[in-house]
Amino acid sequence: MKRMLAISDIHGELAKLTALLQEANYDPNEDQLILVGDYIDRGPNAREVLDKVMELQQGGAIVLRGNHEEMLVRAWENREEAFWQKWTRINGGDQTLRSYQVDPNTIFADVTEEQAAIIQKHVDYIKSMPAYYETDQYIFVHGGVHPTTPLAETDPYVLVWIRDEFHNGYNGEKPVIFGHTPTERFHGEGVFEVYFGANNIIGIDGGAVYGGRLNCLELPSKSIYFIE
Ligand SMILES: [Mn+2]
Repeated sequence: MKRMLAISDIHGELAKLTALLQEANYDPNEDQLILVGDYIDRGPNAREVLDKVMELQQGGAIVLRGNHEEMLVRAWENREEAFWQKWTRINGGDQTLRSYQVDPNTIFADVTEEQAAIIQKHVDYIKSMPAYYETDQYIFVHGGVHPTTPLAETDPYVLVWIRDEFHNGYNGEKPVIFGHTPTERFHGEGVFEVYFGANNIIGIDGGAVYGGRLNCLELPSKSIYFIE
């Protein structure tokens, strides 16, 4: 049986991603890698992480969308002042823009044709990412699933943003592997281990970009690899 390896919330931390794949001994011919969203924002190498993610997908990885990818698409397509301020000042979009050598203060006014082509390629790529991946055994999703709505009928926006309603309300048979909410929110401050909830939810966001760690959950063994 193939190992499944799940990683979430890379947030521009290219070096940690590379080191973690090595630590887990990832072999695309033997293993199924599942990336659970949030490749960009807050950390240093968003553009390079997206390029790496595309490469990993070509090698067979499943690549899901996170709420931060959704913010990049919205910022790029809408160019709306209030949203721009929120994304660049609160959600770490400024770091993503710097990785494209774009000034975070100008709403793409100074973007060159060359930069625009690269950003557009990444935006198109993000729009092709599904919001969840379901197998006979597991559900993988960035934020979580809505407790009373069938997965296939849930708005993708909910799947990438949901927190408490899912954490407290899920009671399905299938374990849900999710990111989005750093696991110190479950364990207590400063503890970034994978969180195994009593209600079949498995949180893997180790808050790498906040000084925590980048986790990799191996299934079905539930072995864990991480890079601090
Ligand atoms: Mn995140």
